Amino acid sequence: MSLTHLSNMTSRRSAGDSQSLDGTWRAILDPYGIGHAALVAGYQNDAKPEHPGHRVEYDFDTSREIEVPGDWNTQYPELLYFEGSVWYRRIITVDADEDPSRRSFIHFGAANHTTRVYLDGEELATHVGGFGDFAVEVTGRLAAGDHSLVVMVNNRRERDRIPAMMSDWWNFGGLTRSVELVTTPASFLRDAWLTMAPDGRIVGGVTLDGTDAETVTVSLPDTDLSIAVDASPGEEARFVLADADAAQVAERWNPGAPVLHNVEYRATSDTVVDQVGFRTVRVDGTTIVVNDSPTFLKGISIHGEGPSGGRRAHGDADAKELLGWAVDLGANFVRLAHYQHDEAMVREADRRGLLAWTELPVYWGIDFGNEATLANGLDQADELVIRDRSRASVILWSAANETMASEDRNTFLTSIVKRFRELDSTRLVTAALFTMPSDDSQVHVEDELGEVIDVIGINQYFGWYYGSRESIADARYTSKFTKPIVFSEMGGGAKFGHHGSDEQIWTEEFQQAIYEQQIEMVKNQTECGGLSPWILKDFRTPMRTLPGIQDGYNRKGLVSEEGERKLAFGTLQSFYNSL
Ligand code: GCB
Repeated sequence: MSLTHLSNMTSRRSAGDSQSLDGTWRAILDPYGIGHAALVAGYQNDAKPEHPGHRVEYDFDTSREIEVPGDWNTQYPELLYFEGSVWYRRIITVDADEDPSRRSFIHFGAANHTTRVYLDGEELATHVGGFGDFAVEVTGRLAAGDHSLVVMVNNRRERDRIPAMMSDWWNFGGLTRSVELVTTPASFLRDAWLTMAPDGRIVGGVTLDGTDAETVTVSLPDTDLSIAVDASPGEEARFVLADADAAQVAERWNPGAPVLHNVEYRATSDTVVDQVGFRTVRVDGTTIVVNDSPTFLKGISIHGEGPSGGRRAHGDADAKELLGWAVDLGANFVRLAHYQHDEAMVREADRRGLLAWTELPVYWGIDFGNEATLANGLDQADELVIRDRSRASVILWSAANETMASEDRNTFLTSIVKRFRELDSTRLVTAALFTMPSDDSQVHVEDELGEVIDVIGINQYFGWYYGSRESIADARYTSKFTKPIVFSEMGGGAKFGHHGSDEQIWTEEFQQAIYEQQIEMVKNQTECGGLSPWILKDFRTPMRTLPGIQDGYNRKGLVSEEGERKLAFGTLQSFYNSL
């Protein structure tokens, strides 16, 4: 069906070729999943009674209002735990008949998890995956007048999905990111990207969507740099700038000192612009090297939850606030866990000079032997990389978090890693591995996945889930791979404002003491490329029920769910500022 990827949405927006469909929509709850066959006419038809005796047993016009973007869980108390289908409806009013020289798409920033899109009763596409962006072509369907856009979103967890049945985060459902109607010329640049390879060459690609071959001019208006790329429709044309051209881009993007350059991609009838930073990233033994400087990742993990209200994050304002906290912490690196975050996050990271790890939701309990699951994992990899491969901030693609080693797992994740590298060979690939220490606090990583990734992510909870606090500082992590180890998680829980002895669990003092010892441990490692403790902010999860303490939140945040700083924030901040 007509599902596609459109990169460079920010360019379409600033050119005025995007009409926001955000705002108040109508919604019908469908816990039994009967909407398609609702009595008389399925919800997709947005039916109205045609005569006084006509029985239509639903009415979008008088159904509940729901805000888009937004999870449904935090909009109505009774939807907090809702898992099932919700049908969204929005009327699109079109003033003038479509310009036959243009095409139209509806772009969804994300919808969790399975989405079926209908326009005027006709089913157009189904998308599977809760965090990737996607577009549906509607060219020729929007004559002047009103059109009913109905979108069914179902967030039921399924064994063969990514993520699968269990995750330590809230299963926020709905149209969680912006929806917009985008128009393009008939022949347009579906994708255009530019980035710097580890050897300092500038590489990129353009994909035309249309009927004829065209020459695409790629230029950096601030320099003399301009090259012509021959592109055939539907095929990505990749290019490499000559060294002399690349040398004109003297100013690199650096962590903490970001420099962004304007880029223009001009095809016959379509132009896309972007702001792109240029930096190199590679590993040298157990060290991560950015722009030829060994760079220690002073990081923090972040969930896609807004700075307050325990809701799904979306858009620029949330990104600014969340990443502002990371900058205050002294971080130069963020791990955007455990799924594809809003594009606003990596764009803001580009502007702030924060390095970023971005991740697929390949999490606990994935059905690794299932071909359909792998196919969806590859689709999700495509969505992520196609959207973000021009972002200088992004240095790491993460294939997975805490997966149990098996033949099937290795095959599955090796395929994902391969796909990452096909789409973008300029960045590093990682995965957060699951480890358990031996009695003497030594961990030697031998997980075979270490062969195929560049950076070994290690989640470890010394002093919280295992190990005495006294033993933390002496813990040693090594691997058989001679690659950088990044502590992708570490930490412990505390309820903001709960004070007492550092021996008393859930106090801020207890959490702070874990951080103090973990920092000693990190200082003593030799193969350590950095850390991203768990986690910036307390986040909702149904797994954490302790009354009065957790109340549905994972309390490992350095700040509370309302942004109040716990003691450990200062502890980590002092460490980062001392480096
Ligand atoms: C982990 C998971 C993360 C959890 C965290 C915890 O290892 O990767 O998703 O939230 O531990 O708090 O237990």
